[in-house]
Amino acid sequence: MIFTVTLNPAVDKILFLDEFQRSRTNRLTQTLETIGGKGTHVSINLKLLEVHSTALGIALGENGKKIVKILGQWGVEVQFLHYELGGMESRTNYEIVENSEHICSMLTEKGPILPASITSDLLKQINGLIKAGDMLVLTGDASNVEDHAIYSKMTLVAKELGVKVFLDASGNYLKEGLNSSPFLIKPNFEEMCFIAGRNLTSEAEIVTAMQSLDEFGIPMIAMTWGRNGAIVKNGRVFYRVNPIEVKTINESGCGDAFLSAIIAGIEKNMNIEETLAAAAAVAAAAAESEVTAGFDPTRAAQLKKLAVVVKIQ
Ligand code: TA6
Repeated sequence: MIFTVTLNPAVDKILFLDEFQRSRTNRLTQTLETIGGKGTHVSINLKLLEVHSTALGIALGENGKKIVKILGQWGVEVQFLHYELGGMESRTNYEIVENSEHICSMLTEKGPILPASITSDLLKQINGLIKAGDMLVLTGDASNVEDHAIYSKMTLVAKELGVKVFLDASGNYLKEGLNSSPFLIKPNFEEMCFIAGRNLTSEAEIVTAMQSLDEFGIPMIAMTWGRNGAIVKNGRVFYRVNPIEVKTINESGCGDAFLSAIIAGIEKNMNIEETLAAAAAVAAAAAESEVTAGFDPTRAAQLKKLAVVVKIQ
């Protein structure tokens, strides 16, 4: 079984305009609303890849109900914990998409800080559900949980039970998470520089920075690099995954799509090259979509033929 966990899900408001002008009135050309957060996206993408997963997480108030409803509409099995707590609402995130260059800028809310009772409810639920051989996907912002080691703690418990843990976090939640040696981490380029503690300026430097994480014993590192594709470390082997040229509409959510295809490839026992080719294709198809969640599976299948995965060392 695969379980995705979204500690801080969101409703995404996607705001389209031609070009963002600071200290000016910007007229929107379109607005869309969809589901935000990363674990939610991974469950939706897995569904589109015909892989079953159960979406876990914390939903608060009316926004929380909306998030759970949208997940259900995608046909995802949802076991979120929902709370009505003194008017607390799951957060809203805003994506500004500039039609001119299809640049997407994200404005993410922090969301209300979760009382410890709620995070312990979730930990209890997860421990009651997961068993040996399962996969646990811990993704997205956790700044609504004051304990920076929340992902690390979840990872250690899960590994004890023989569960593979996939971690996509940022900042100190990611740094803390390294210590628990998850099966895979999916930093983007900025997060890889943050872990390395310096600006990485070349592919060779990225590979060296990934090698310097060997001390943490993380079998797989998938660094997404926006329109540069991705660099993936699988055991001691490194791959460059070239980007597939498409007409990008909204690149937000492409990292989630890339991670989802890797998880699906592992679940379906696909070999690494084929898994990474599929990941490149799913990420490219997601970039063609206006919204942050989901992609067109038929289109992804077409794009997979264009994928180039190179073993770099
Ligand atoms: O990756 C896209 C996305 O999941 C958006 O939907 C937006 O909600 C944001 O990223 C959430 O990321 P965060 O790191 O704040 O959890």
